[in-house]
Amino acid sequence: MRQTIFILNGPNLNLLGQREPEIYGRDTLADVEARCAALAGGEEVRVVLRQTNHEGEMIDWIHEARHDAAGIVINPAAWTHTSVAVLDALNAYEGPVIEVHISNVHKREEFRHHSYVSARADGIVIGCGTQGYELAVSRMLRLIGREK
Ligand code: CA2
Repeated sequence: MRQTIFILNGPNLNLLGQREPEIYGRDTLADVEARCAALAGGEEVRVVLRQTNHEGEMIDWIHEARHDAAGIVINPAAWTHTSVAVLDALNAYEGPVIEVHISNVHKREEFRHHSYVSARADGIVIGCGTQGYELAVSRMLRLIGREK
């Protein structure tokens, strides 16, 4: 059976590749999606990458994943540090969750050092640039039993 991995992205990540390249690099989310899709192989495992600036929409997508996704890779962006609502939604999801941060949040401001989502994540990839998404998908393929 074909499985789906959701790659969910929070606020302002639509700007990836267009602003602050010294922090977030030059790749766009479309580049990330293409590389992750190639890694997943397409036929057997599909990746669905989405980005939203609206917290309720993110929560709806996490609920959708309860029926439609074998695993969630999530970069919650600023909601990482603020949102009990995103954590609660992830706690209601039964599959594996990998948290990704492009930058090394621990080298940055103090307020970025705490993540609500980490209390739920099965794995965390931090500070590996946009390659972190591929590392997360690779781990997710192992967790859902679809490693090549
Ligand atoms: O390092 C990460 O991936 C973050 O999740 C990115 C968030 C930040 O609030 C977290 O502390 C760490 C910010 C996402 C904003 O993305 C932009 C990308 C390019 C240009 C401007 C913003």
